[in-house]
Amino acid sequence: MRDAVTSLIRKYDVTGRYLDRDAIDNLKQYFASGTARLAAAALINANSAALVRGAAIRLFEEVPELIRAGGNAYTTRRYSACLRDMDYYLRYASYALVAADTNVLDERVLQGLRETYNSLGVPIGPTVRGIQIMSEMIQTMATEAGIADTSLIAEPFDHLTRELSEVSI
Ligand SMILES: CCC1=C(C)/C(=C/C2=NC(=C\c3[nH]c(/C=C4\NC(=O)[C@H](C)[C@H]4CC)c(C)c3CCC(=O)O)/C(CCC(=O)O)=C2C)NC1=O
Repeated sequence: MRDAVTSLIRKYDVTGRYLDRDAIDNLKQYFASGTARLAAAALINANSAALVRGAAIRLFEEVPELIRAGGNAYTTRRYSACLRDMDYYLRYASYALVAADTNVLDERVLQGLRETYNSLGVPIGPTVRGIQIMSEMIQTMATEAGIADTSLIAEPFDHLTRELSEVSI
């Protein structure tokens, strides 16, 4: 698992270089965004249950087939599995947000996920939509809470949806 600092150091260490101008600028940017990242993570932590539930309700309103007979989130067991997955995405996105690095998502969440979803018939499109709804909800909350830079909030969610959506070979 890596964060913005360890990723950068790793890159420079591989080629035995000192931290140059680019590296320092990069790190400055990371530290400057630190307060906004922590504020967003605190917001997610304080509202995680409401975010997951709210996003799921919106998703099932938009794609009602999911919870009808034959839908992938139909039956209590699969409905709970779906909400649990949303909760995983939210929690790991909050880690990636603080780390300013998507490596934790690659290592802990995305590995083998599409294959699992495909084999269980979990539809990727609506999953991606659910992740985006959570991202939108948090950005709105952050704006209301006076967090100036909400653009960084989308990063981990966009990474998840981009990687999940990649066409299977
Ligand atoms: C921390 C990393 C991690 C992730 C991401 C993860 C996902 C994950 N979701 C699963 C199932 C599932 N995932 C869903 C999710 C959905 N169905 C829908 O229609 C919606 C679109 C969507 C919710 C938004 C459902 C319904 C299942 C159960 C499918 C089944 O057993 O038939 C499974 C299969 C095993 C299980 O049921 O627990 C895994 C591994 N597990 C992990 O350890």
